[in-house]
Amino acid sequence: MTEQFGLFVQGRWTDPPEARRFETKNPATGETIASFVSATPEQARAAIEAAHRAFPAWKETPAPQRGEILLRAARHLRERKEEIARIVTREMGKVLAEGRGDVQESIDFVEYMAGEGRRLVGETVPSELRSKFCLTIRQPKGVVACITPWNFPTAIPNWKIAAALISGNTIVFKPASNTARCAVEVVRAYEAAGLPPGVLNLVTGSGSVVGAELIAHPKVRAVSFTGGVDTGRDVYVRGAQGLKMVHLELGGKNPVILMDDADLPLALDGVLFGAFGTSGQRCTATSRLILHEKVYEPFLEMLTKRLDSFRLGDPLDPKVDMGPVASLDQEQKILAYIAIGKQEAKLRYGGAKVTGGAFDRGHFVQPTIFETAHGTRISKEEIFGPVLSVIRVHDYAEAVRVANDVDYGLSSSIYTRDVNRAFRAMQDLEAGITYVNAPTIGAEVQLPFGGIKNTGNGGREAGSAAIEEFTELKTVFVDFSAKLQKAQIDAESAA
Ligand code: TXE
Repeated sequence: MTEQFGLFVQGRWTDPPEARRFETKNPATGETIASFVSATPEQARAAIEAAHRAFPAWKETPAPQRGEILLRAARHLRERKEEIARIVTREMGKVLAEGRGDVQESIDFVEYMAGEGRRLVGETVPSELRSKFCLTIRQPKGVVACITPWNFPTAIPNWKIAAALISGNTIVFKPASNTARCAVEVVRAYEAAGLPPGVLNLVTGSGSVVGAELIAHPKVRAVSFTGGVDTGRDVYVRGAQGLKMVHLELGGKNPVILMDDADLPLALDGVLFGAFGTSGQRCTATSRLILHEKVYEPFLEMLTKRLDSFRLGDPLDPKVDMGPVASLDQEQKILAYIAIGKQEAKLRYGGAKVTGGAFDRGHFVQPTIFETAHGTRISKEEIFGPVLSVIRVHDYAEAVRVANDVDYGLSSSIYTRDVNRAFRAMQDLEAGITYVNAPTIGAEVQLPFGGIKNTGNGGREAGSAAIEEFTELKTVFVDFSAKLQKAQIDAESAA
């Protein structure tokens, strides 16, 4: 009997009897994981109303007390880490070590945000007038919508939810449909922590129905969205109609630049992890290797040799290096890009769906490497799969030119032993994140995360920057002179 979940609204799990439902599947085996409600616009509106009712009391709750609740949620996640990691792996397909990493990132971030409850810093600055005090305070926005993808099915929701909650907002959470079971675990942590009813609501269902309702509804004051660039653009345009704050975290086409003085064995481990970890389905995945001509052939030899011993299979098996891609949609999109690559570039490794035996039940794609000129589609468009485009360059200037000549700007990396060049690259690379002697992945929760160009619209998640996303800055003037003082006018005449 398939496990069945309802919506979480006003602190209760409700299962509307006539609801349309959808199921999630294990992308490695095809087994059904669980069944969920495909919510209607009315049900989405009920969740918005619940969040709206809960807002005044939550806003009044002192932020350190909100932090206590977050700490309890983090403890719940910590106690159930292994169980939740297995759900992540079964539903999304990343290997178990990465499933654990997903949950650990959630724990780290929720704990970090709990501490923000004792900060939420504003500024105090001098006034131009006597006996006058000027400061800023941070206030919540109100009801916020968190719309999330499937690739970090607990970490990305927690990035948004914990930052929104500590800031005093109430939430309607709409997860990606294919990882709805993971979303249930996210919500359960806050439920177990004693979050008051209505502060966090979960509405499962399609983006075009539930997501669209959340974006259009006048009581939703902010939308935090992570997903594909086309959907993100649509969300931005529609959110603009309501003059809402829309935070977008979209894709990447992240380069590793490998210079001729790089530590090649170190870079090998980094490129393998960056390109093929999570089957390449990270927004920060290394999808381009910009390789100096002097080390081009030796490095590619090393890379393909290591891939020969790479193990694909059930991601719950600890010996497996790479699991399936997340869904049939993903498989088809990636295979379509591989077909394009075969037309416009030279296939160096892989390049096919993995078939035979147990593989036939899942969505497995070989780790794939293309040697390509810069400018081809596979060298410029986000593939979001285990496909690495290798581009030969003859010096640093060309490497940076190639690295920057894409529409995205999320993560970037350089391997070099030349300290001057490393610092040069920190300035030159057009991206929100630059790594030196490490691959393009490896975010830490206490630092801002986000990118430039088509990667987003200027905001940053994580770190203390996350608070900016979910708060309004109020400026306060306190005049204790007991007389009317006029800024600009009195200050001018006193000078
Ligand atoms: O994302 P979508 P998908 C990229 C990646 C991937 C592609 C498609 O290239 O192959 O996007 O993935 C909700 N209004 N990334 O289809 O459609 C949707 O239900 C409001 C990169 O999964 O963008 C889900 O909750 N919401 C990315 C969320 O948006 C809508 C991570 C993301 O779905 C909506 C994921 C609508 N009209 C995908 N339509 C990254 N940067 O890491 C859909 N949604």
